[in-house]
Amino acid sequence: MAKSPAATPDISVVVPVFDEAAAAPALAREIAEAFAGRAVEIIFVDDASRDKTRAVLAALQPQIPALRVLVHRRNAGQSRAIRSGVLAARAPVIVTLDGDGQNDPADAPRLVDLLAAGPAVLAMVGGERVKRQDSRAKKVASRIANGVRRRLLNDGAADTGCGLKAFRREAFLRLPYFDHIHRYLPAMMLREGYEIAFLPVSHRSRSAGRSKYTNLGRLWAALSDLAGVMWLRARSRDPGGVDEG
Ligand SMILES: Nc1nc2c(ncn2[C@@H]2O[C@H](COP(=O)(O)OP(=O)(O)O)[C@@H](O)[C@H]2O)c(=O)[nH]1
Ligand SMILES: [Mg+2]
Repeated sequence: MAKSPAATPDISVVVPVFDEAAAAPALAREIAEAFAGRAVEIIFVDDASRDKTRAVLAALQPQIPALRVLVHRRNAGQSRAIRSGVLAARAPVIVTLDGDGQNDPADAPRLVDLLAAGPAVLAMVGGERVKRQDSRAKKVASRIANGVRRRLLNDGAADTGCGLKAFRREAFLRLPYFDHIHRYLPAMMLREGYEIAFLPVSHRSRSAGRSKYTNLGRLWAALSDLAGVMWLRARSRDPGGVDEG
């Protein structure tokens, strides 16, 4: 377990949660264990949950001093919750993971270490789920969506829906915000001139609570987001570096 809160953490773990009271406490403990001995802070961002998410997390703070709980006044979605967490984060390196426990926190340090070992231009290491533990319908929809996105954006990413990612805070904050940008981080990082890498990670079935997304809802958002990201990319220009004097 992480003992006292690091004065200046090296790593900020950001977890967006919406109605995850049943899953969040065990996840917070697992994250603290995975990063034991490292200067970490753990930021859960409660997106105006209707259940007891905020209260169960607050009750854990005496046991996990590295745990911070931010709360949106109204629901603003997963991407906004990640952004709120990154803005509040004090470390230069951010790790995100889903709040339902489907990502295994034990995988997270490997992503952070690969990011830290890379050059400054390497801005992100994304997880790619090797054995998805989801319904058949969700897996099929995800495979199609990932295939279409990859072909249209050519971002080299096999699985942008994986919530487990490590990235540099400064690079993330250069990106514009839009709802669901968390699925387009590889394309948006490349647009900014950064390099990205991927690592296979494990995936677990949801042990508590229920999914917040429907296939149909996701499809609709994905189509308009894809068009938007393609437009942003087409309208980007690169000075090839900036010299002074
Ligand atoms: N902050 C926030 N997080 C959300 C919202 N909807 C989903 N999430 C979180 O996003 C993650 C993935 O959502 P989930 O429902 O598990 O999607 P699935 O795994 O694709 O079925 C979980 O951590 C959720 O708590 C939302 O509206 N706001
Ligand atoms: Mg999930």
